[in-house]
This record gives sequence, C-alpha cells and structure tokens, in this order.
Amino acid sequence: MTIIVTGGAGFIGSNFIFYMLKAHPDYRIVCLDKLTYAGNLSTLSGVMEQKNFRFVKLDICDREGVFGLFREEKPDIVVNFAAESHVDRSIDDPGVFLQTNVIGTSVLLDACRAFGTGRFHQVSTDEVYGDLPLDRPDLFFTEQTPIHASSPYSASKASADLLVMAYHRTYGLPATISRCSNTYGPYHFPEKLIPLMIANCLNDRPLPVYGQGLNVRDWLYVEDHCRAIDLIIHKGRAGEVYNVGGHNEMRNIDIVKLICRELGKPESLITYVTDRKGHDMRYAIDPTKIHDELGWLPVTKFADGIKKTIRWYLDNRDWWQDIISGEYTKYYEKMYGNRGKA
Ligand code: NAD
Ligand code: TDX
Repeated sequence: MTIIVTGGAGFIGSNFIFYMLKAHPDYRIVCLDKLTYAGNLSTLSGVMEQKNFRFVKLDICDREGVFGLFREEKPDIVVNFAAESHVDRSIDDPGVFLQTNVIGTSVLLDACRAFGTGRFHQVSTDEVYGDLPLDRPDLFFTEQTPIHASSPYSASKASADLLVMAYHRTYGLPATISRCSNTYGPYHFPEKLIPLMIANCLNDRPLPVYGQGLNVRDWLYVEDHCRAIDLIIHKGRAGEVYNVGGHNEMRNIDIVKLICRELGKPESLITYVTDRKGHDMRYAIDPTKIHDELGWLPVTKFADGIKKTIRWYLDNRDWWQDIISGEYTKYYEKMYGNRGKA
C-alpha cells in the first residue's frame, strides 16, 4: 500500500506521517510538500532515513510534477493536507489561498482520476460551516449544516470541498472529506493561538487576545485527528463527509489563562487587541456520524493534551525559536506591531 501525503512537513501532516508509520509499518509513505513558510523539513528528520518513507519537494499546483510523481509511485491512497492554513494571512492576502487550496486540490483530483487512485481524502475544516452564536449552546455543526464560509481561508477550503464532491459525482472518483475542529499538539506552527501563546509566555512577551477573547473553539489533540483520518481512508464510505471533533469547547481567554497558569506566568501579560475581521464566534462539531459508523472517539482529554503540548514546546525550543527568529519576525511585526487595543 502506497500513500501520498501532501503537506506532510506541516503540523497535522507530519503528525499523520508519524502515526501512519507506526500504525502501518508495512505501508510506503510518500510526502509531497512545497516547503512554504509553514513547512519544516527538520520536523521529518526522525523518519527521513526510513526505507518506506520518501520526501519530495513539490507544489501541488505543479501539474506536470504531480502527474510525474503519480506515474512513479502509483499511489493507492492520497491524503491532502497541503494548504495555506492561517485565517489571518488569508485576510491579509487571499490570492495564494485560492491558488493552493482550490487549484492545487483540483490538480490532485485530476491526477487521482488519471491514475485510478483508490481513494482521495481531503482534509477539510469545520470552518466551512461558518460560525454558531454564543447564546445557542444547543447548536452543533453536522454534516448537513450548510456551507457558509466567513474568511477567504474558509471560502477556499469550502470551494475545494465542492470540487471533491463534484469529482465524486461526475467521475465516480472514490473520495472522502473530513471536517475537523481546531487541532493542537506538537509541531503546531507558532502563528496559531496555542503555540503563539506558549512561545510568547516563555519569552515574557505580551499575549495578544483578539477582541474580548470570548470566541469559542472546539479543541482536539492532533493524534485523535490523525486516527480519525486513518479510519476514514480505510473504512469510510466514498462520497461521504465526516465531521471530527471531541466536544471540547473553550473560550480563547480561558485557554490563554490556562497556559499562563501552567507556565507560571502572570495574566498581566494578556493584551486585548483589535479583533480579527469577520471573526467567527463559535465552532462546535457533532461527531455522531464518525462515532456511529467508524467507532471513532477521542482518546486524549484536553487537560492531558495541553500539558503534553506545553511539555513538548519546553523540550523542543530549538524547533520553534528557529522559526520565530526568521522570516516570521516580519510577519509578527506586520500583524501585531501596529494593532490597536480592543
Ligand atoms: P500547516 O500550515 O501547518 O501545514 C501546511 C503544509 O502544507 C506545510 O508543510 C506547507 O509547506 C504545505 N503546503 C502549502 N502549500 C503547498 C503547496 N502549494 N504544495 C505543497 N505543499 C504545500 O497546516 P496544518 O495546520 O497542518 O493543516 C493541515 C490541513 O488541515 C489543512 O488543509 C487545514 O486546512 C486542515 N485543518 C487544520 C486544522 C487546524 O486546527 N490546524 C483543523 C482542521 C483542518
Ligand atoms: O494571536 C491570536 N490571538 C487570538 O485571540 C491568534 C493567532 C488567534 N486568536 C484567536 C482567533 C481564534 O478565535 O484564537 C482563536 C484561534 O485562532 P487560530 O489559532 O488562528 O485558529 P482558527 O482561526 O480557529 O483556525 C484554526 O482552526 C481551523 C486553523 O488555523 C485552521 O487551519 C483550521 O481550519
């Protein structure tokens, strides 16, 4: 069995590669990644030498390159993690989001068609459903919830989902989609809420909370996300969408305060800054379908997952210090430098 994993040098993709190499030691895993600012080859150093692993630096929008790789590898399964993934960057500059998330996905779909790939899995997001109001805790996203994207990022992910479904219906492409909630854990790029707050705490820098910090996200430990995808690609039904989430809703401000407590840092580091444009209020997944059909349940409780994650950032300072001292300093200055107070 050969699996092409796109975006495998990023956060969830790399965790998925580690998970799959352990869970299926007889599989061949081929990682295809462009190595954008978010891709980090050092993340994969521990598996680079494994015989059943191959890394290929490639852009999913590069049709010729992608077709060449499919011709060589004849993958049984393709799992597409490759994407521009940060909402704030999409608000600043949407173009590359359309290019990679939509056009790139279409190139992969065409390659799967051309080479008869047995399964294409699209790693999507709960953000395609838009948001839920804070005063209706009884509401959850199900697979029937209409697509209602808020940001250029989520609109690009929703567009890709529509294409995947169209290829399934029109060409009979055996495709599945997972829509997971906010994922956290090791190798999470420090532009995202949890790693950004951990890194800033450890450097005694201000903790920039958008608006009042009352927005709610539904957090899932990365290994649980990876296990869900493993189940879907093997047992999920083609043409189906599976929502993935662990019923773990938390307000941003409570996460930030928890990180301060865990690291013994004062809450006075918290700074309320100008809100994100179009900021989604609440995400909450109903995971009944994946539980009933595939027996998936999250294993790691948030209380344990966040401790493990903080421990990982303490033990792997080189990994993230390298990142935040490079190009990232320019990004940080642009996003947070002149940001007014909330
Ligand atoms: P990430 O930004 O950490 O990693 C993205 C990876 O894709 C990087 O390695 C990057 O180099 C690669 N990439 C980007 N453009 C590429 C291109 N044109 N060709 C080839 N490779 C390219 O992202 P992540 O947080 O690991 O997210 C992975 C996927 O999961 C994304 O599709 C995202 O939409 C989805 N998702 C993320 C979350 C979350 O909370 N992080 C939740 C649900 C779904
Ligand atoms: O500095 C910050 N301050 C802050 O208050 C940052 C970076 C974020 N936030 C808030 C915005 C959100 O309400 O924290 C929340 C989480 O923000 P992000 O980490 O940027 O994640 P989010 O926008 O929820 O999107 C994430 O989940 C779904 C991923 O980045 C997406 O790739 C995924 O699809």
